[in-house]
Amino acid sequence: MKLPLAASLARFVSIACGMSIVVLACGRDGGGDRGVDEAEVPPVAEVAPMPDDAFADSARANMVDTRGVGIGAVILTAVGEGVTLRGALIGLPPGEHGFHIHETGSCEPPAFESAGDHLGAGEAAHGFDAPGGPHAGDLRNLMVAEDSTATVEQVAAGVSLSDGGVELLDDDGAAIVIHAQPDDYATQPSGASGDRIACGVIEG
Ligand SMILES: [Cu+2]
Repeated sequence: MKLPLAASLARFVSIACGMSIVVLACGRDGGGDRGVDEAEVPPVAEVAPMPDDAFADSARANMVDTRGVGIGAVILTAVGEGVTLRGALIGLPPGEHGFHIHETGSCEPPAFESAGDHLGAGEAAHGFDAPGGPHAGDLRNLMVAEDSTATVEQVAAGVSLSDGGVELLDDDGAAIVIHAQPDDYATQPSGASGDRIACGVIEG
């Protein structure tokens, strides 16, 4: 009886020691990692302030319909080769609609004429399929589902927020406009996309 019991005890102690070594080792490693992380994060007071002329890297357009009622927002983010537009909209007529960036940051319902022409209309023809096109503010048509919702997911390749070239956040701003009809990507000056049914001023 003695030998087997001693052997069992010895085995238990051996396992327990092994476990405690693992626990201690883990504890030591965890503490070490935390120490390194804390050392790499500077205190808030040491973070350099943003310079006054910093480029904007995101902007937002709160979209309204012809009654001036909010229908959602589009978030614009600067990417290497342009600006990404992402958003979720509601309350729109189902189907395909012309979708553009217009040249002035003003959306006066119900006609939204205050948004002006397409951004870049003076420098190019309108439409992805037109010779000499597209305008910097041309976008792909917005697809509105049967439940009147739409998801925006596009890249405007010919513009920047405030980083040179055709800027959205320049002195007179810019606006996102949704039209009643699809843009045929060819007819001048607006792809035969008809009335303006929603608009949102792009704000940095
Ligand atoms: Cu338009």
